[in-house]
Amino acid sequence: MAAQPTQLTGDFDAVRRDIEAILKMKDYDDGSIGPVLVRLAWHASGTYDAKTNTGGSVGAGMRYEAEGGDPANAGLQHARIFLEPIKEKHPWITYSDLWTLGGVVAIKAMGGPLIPWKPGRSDFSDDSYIPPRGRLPDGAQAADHLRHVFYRMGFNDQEIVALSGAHNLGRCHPDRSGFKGPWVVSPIRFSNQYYKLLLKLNWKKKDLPRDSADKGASWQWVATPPGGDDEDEELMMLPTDHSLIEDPSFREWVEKYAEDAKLFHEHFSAVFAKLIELGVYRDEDGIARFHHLEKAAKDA
Ligand code: DDH
Repeated sequence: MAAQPTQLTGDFDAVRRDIEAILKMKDYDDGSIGPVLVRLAWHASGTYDAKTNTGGSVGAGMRYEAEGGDPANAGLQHARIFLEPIKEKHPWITYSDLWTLGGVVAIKAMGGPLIPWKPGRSDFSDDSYIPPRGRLPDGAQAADHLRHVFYRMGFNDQEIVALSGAHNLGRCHPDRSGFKGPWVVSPIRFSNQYYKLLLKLNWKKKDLPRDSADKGASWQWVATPPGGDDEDEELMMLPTDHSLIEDPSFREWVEKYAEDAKLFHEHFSAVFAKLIELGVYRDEDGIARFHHLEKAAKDA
């Protein structure tokens, strides 16, 4: 497999600026494409399996039907299309670098922490190395599923809770996942509200319509926003989100992050940086010239 060559010396600051410039979009969701860019970076990386060293943020496999057409990735075609003009303007950057950088730039622009980002991911030139479907988490499940999925990538309980705080951003779309609504009141502002609301609000189970159930989303947790009434848009939590307060080891971290926004920002920065490095092999000089598959071929 010949991978698309990766470029290490381009003007990445210019790319950052151009991504920042397209984030605000009045007619899209809550006025920003930031959240969906964050989700693209996460789903590009979250297929990693530490045992076989497959999947991860290299390759940009979502360009191919085998990965892009996975129902778990429904809606992410919008994020990829939003980034296309940036790729056209800076054709030297690989898609896998662009998608991970998109998430990092969006988080910062929405008030989140600075996340260390390194270039060097190469893109697959065909679909032969696409990881199997079913590696991304299923929101209808619970704590044991979260551990199964995230331990596979090499994360621990604290890191699972910190990563889940990304649900401060964005919303669920019935036509994509089947779930509906935002987790917090200001879904385009990065904060620790998600943890605070998990602990504070009176969450109730709500059945979802048949169309959602067909997508595997038969119910979700809902609550009225703080100080709000029936007129306000209901907030939601996935069964997996709520499991973070049901499981004692997870709950400990939810409480810490609800209390200490600074600690959450620091931990989130570290864990998101780790996420977008999954599957990236770097030479001794710290530069990723080869992804893991090329490394294996080189070592053989
Ligand atoms: Fe998520 N996420 N996510 N998520 N996610 C959804 C939306 C967003 C799960 C399920 C869903 C992470 C972890 C999990 C973001 C970031 C991150 C949606 C709704 C579902 C369902 C999709 C839709 O309908 O459009 C589950 C399950 C988990 C888990 O098990 C922990 C992580 C780790 C991140 C991250 O970025 C680090 C973001 C942002 C969104 C909002 C997207 C949007 O379009 O808005």
